[in-house]
Amino acid sequence: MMYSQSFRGLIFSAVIQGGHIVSKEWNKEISEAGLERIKEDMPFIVRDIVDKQAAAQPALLLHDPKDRQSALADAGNHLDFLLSSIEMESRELFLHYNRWLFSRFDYLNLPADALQLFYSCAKKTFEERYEEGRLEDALFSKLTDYIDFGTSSLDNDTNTAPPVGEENPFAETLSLYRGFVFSGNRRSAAALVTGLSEKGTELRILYKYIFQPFQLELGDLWHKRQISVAQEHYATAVSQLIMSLLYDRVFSTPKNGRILVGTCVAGELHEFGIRMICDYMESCGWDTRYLGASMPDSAILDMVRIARPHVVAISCTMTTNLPKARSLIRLLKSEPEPASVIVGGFPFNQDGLLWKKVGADACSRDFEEALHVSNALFDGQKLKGNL
Ligand code: B12
Repeated sequence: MMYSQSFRGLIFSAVIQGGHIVSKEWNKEISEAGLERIKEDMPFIVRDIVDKQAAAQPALLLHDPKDRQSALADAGNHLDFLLSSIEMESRELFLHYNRWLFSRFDYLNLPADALQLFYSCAKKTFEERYEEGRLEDALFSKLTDYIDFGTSSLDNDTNTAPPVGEENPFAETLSLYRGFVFSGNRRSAAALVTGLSEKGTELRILYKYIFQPFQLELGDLWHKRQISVAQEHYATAVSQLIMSLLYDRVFSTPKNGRILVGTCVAGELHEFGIRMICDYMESCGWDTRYLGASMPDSAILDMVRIARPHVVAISCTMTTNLPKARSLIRLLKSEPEPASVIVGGFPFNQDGLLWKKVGADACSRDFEEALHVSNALFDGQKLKGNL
């Protein structure tokens, strides 16, 4: 029943007052060793928290092996988001995650206090590990600080889709498109978009007012359990098919000598955004190498050494993949004459400073901005005489 299927800091010389740990000093780095240790211990920590939940709320029925498994998996997801947010020193990300989770719980008809219960059990587990000396000061204080901040204001609405029709001059076309896709009528959906393209509607317009808002709508409908993961997959695949039918427009522009490699980090399956960026920039004269979803660092490095791009564009949607984006960028920046690195994706639109925390040169909110920022990075390289 419980949970769906299928997700640095304050130093203590601890003084226990009224059962609460009170900080005495501030600002100490979290050690890599401390982070590695808690990641190794994660299976025990997760089990301990779920046991505490089961004891605190027997109605959760965590005795059924299937429910217990999904409770353990969900607990693992929540703690992965917590640790990744701490590694990225972004309380905002963790707050966004919990607001998203809180509204998701609501649509899953889970008890409203389920999330609070989870985090109060988690804090107890962390306190016990801290008192047993199995959790370092700085990390313990970050964990409790992030949990308090991340659960401080949960009931704010987290609607991910822009209100349809408000700022979309193609709202009628979009609703026609939605109808064709959800009724399995790919032929009509394709004819609608290619028809507009043949009448001269720019690629930029089709991306901005049909494909992108439709994808965000899919996220909102899935979030509200109005469509299944399969329908989300299917609808995304239909849009990818139709985007590829526009490739004559993508490859019609003469090349301007500027090279971009576009990729997702390892483990990241959300590739629609970076595909859109590569196709749009290709249509604007850039020579792009689109690598797609979940690329291992070594393969990205290979392509960078072959293509010698001016810009490497890295996409990351899941907060839990951000530490991988940072280590990938460190690797790319250790190359002789490193390319400029631009980043983007869901979490970068939640924390405006995240691009700096992962070591990138720039970030952009969408495909149009990505072109302008990449051109500016190219011009910057030229100015520095690197070209
Ligand atoms: C389609 C989709 C999927 C598909 C992806 C298919 C594909 N081929 O891409 C699949 C089914 C694989 C998927 C899986 C999952 N998904 Co999903 N997914 C979505 C969905 C509905 C749309 C994403 C999309 O296509 N957006 C359209 C593109 C154009 O937008 P974009 O990615 O943001 O990119 C734009 C900008 O961000 C920016 N940008 C993006 N990348 C880059 C890179 C650079 C360099 C630059 C400059 C700019 C830039 O420019 C892009 C173009 O304008 C979103 C909903 C949403 N609100 O985003 C959920 C969503 C992101 N997924 C979500 C989740 C939870 C998951 C799963 C964990 C579900 C599960 N339990 O299995 C898995 C995780 C898989 C993984 N490990 O990555 C949640 C994330 C919630 C959170 N708090 O993080 C969302 C928000 C859904 C929701 N409403 O809850 N998903």
